[in-house]
Amino acid sequence: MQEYKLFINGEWVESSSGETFEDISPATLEVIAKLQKASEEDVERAADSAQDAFEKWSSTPAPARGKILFRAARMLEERKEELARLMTIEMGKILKESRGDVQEAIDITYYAAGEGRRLLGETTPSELPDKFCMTVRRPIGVVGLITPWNFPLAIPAWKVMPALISGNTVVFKPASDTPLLSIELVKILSEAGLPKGVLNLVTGEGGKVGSAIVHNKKIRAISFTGSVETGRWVQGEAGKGMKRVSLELGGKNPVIVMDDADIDIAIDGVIWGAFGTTGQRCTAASRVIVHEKILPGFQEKLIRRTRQLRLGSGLDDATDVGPVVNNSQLQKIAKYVEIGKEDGAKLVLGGKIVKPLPGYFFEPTIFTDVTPDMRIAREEIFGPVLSLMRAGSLEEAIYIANSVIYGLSSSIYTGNIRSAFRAIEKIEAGITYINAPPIGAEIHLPFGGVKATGNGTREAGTTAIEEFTEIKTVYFDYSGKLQKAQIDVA
Ligand code: UN1
Repeated sequence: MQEYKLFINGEWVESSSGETFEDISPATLEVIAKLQKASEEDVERAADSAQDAFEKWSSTPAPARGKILFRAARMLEERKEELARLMTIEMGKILKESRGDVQEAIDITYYAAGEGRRLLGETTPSELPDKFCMTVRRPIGVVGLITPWNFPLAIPAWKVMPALISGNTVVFKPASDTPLLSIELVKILSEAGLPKGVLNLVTGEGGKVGSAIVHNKKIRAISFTGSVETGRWVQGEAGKGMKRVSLELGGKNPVIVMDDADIDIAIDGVIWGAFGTTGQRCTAASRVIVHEKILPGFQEKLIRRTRQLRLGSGLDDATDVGPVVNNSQLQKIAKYVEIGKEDGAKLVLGGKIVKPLPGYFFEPTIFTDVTPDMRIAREEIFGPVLSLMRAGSLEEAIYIANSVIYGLSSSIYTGNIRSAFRAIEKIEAGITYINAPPIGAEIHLPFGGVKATGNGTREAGTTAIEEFTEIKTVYFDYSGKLQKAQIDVA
């Protein structure tokens, strides 16, 4: 079995704690790798090396930084299939989704590389003569990146690439369930020519390693994707250190299906949105709010179609739904099914742990008669559990959609332009899809949510650069005398 190390200052090193942990394939329960449990001291060394590398990296012209990223993107492309297979083995998602995950990483890497020739600021006239005004972007410094297991390569790339092109140096902690793709990413960047110390990788327990990153004084910004609970803690702790924080947290994403929708397209979208990635996306469709006029037919067809989904190994082409990532997630999903039943929802499909293979599998599950007050309608489950809800009008559907603490993604199926625009206007979410499921964000558009889903920042798109740069405003006075703004202007 392969053993992996920490990457600090351009070298693969063992943890000073001497402790390791195992990486387990969720489909087969095979141990696939052994990894280091980094200590606080290791995080300190990683941050020191990032700090030392900052001066040179931030002074490297951004297009030159971009060249390294372009090389890395090409290497990711060449290794796409191999990386996708590794992802399916390590995380469980089916191979075609793993390919999508790798592709998303390739796309953001090219995109960030190209940003090296933009990193745009503004120019604007001055209120005074012979004076020039502009803004320039500066890197923040050392940034701490903490990523989840559900997109083992795409989300690390969403954070690492924009951070690097902007001139920051990085301390990066991937999720303990899926560190291997991050290790490959670090190897690729380093082979592509990234100087030592610019990107440091520490693996280990969230509580210890994540906390050491959040508290480290040299780290000036934190970008975190994960649960609301942890996000709240990160925001509070990092706030005490006056760090910049960006958070991408949970979702309870609604799909509204109106009576004028194309039902078959809506059902395709709901099934893909709810059970794709085994429901383990922050953007997963976890509530479908259906107009009561079409509810019986919709429900019947949805159940019939969902019943056909095949569970199994993600490496098998016939599989639609892979395993859940680990046992604690599996138990959490099972617990929510019990809660749903106790709260009075009707379990009409699935609801059980099954074992097509030795690993962690949960049947695609549908509850009907779900009302907005029930916990399965309010809380993020992060598994293949869909709540079907009823609405009598668009207004009621939107009201239900907004009746949760989250606001990441959302969608509406309708043939009516007015309903679509009403939904765009009124649904409280960072993302709204029209006639498409709430998953599948593209990397050149901002990604993020409102309410408890985040703290107002957005990843990807042009906002990716905002996340990782400081703006400096420059006033250049070439008048050869003292000019006073607001005062010399009559
Ligand atoms: C996530 O679920 O954490 O939009 C991110 C999507 C993906 C990214 C999801 N491109 O579903």
